[in-house]
Amino acid sequence: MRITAADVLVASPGRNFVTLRITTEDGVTGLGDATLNGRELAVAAYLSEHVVPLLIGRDAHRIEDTWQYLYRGAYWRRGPVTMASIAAVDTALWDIKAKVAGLPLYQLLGGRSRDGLLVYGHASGAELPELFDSINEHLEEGYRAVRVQTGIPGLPSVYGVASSKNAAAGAGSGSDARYDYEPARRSAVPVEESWDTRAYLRHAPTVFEAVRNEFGPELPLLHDAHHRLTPIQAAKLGKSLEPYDLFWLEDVTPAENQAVLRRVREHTTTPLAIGEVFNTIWDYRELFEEQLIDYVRSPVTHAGGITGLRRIFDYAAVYQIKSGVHGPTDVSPVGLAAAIHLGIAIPNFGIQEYMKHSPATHEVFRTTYTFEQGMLKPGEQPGLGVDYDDLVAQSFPYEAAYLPVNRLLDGSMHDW
Ligand code: GCO
Ligand code: MG
Repeated sequence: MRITAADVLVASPGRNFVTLRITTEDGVTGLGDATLNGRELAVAAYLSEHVVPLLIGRDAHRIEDTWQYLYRGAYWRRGPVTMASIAAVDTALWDIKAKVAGLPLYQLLGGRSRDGLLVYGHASGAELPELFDSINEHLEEGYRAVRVQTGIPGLPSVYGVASSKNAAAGAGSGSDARYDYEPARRSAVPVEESWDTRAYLRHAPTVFEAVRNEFGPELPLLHDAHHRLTPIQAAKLGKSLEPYDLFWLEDVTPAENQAVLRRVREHTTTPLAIGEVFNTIWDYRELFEEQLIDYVRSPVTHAGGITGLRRIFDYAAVYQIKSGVHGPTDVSPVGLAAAIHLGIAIPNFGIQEYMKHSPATHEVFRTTYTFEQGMLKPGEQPGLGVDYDDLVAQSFPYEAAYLPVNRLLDGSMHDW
């Protein structure tokens, strides 16, 4: 079954997305997500200039061989641009294979291991009353686990907190007002945020104390430190949050240096999640073998597709480490659908992040997965169960958008 076409689709329904559509000689199509927030056009160019020409004429059924061909064949291995491109090809080929088999993709991955995927949503508020409202709204929508992010006294805007100011900036045309936190802003250069680690470390435990007092001990609570701490600061935060029994504490350090997590682990039993910016199994080796983390954050989109991420999860399972797949709005509905099919099949599923895409996004990406009672479930349509509407996509052209950058209060650059 030869590949006859591969189209790189760039559109901006609410936010920018890069999608790859592969077509075979018998007219079967498959979709893959290649969105890399703030660097979308680099992946689009990598795909159209260096990958699409290599795909034409290949056998669409040879998924593993194509993965190896693109990974080893580039010589320049790893990296987010390369791995998002490989992911898109891999996901599209799985979509095709499942459609040809007449089965929803998860059936090809071993079938269902559970009824649905427990998800967590993003509750946030600049101050406690807003945060409590946001948690209550999530509970009313059926969420059974929430991530908690708040403002920090003295800082004008902080990662993870939805605000009407963000809403206006993020919405671009104004016709698609944000319903949730979206860090990328449509602008020619990134906006600048400010950061004060000491203020954060003082404030965070008071927030979780208040949330536990208000909502009780049972609700699973998560928190994202977004790569901003040194090992000893991370250890201190983990320790100070222990009384509030977090489901996980995410991205405490940048973790390019995996060994620093040893220091954090020596000091705290708060479970750790890492990896949304990692892209291969190699990025996890030390973290797995020394059991330095509890949850893997990589999405299908940035870790080499179903093939790449499945391998990472199998390796993680050896060390009792579970999945906790990245699911912000910048992972497209195609990337999310792929995560749902994989998550329902693997033995070591942990939790899935679910932020919900905007109505505009769903006008372009027609999905069949469902969200009910706090669980995501794949549809039963053959393949991934996502269709892409080219005509609607044309009314949402790409607009430059960047993630913010971060400065300390003295003006020096810090991790965002
Ligand atoms: C998360 C993430 C996101 C990222 C975003 C960057 O845990 O959901 O940290 O909010 O910042 O995906 O593109
Ligand atoms: Mg994160």
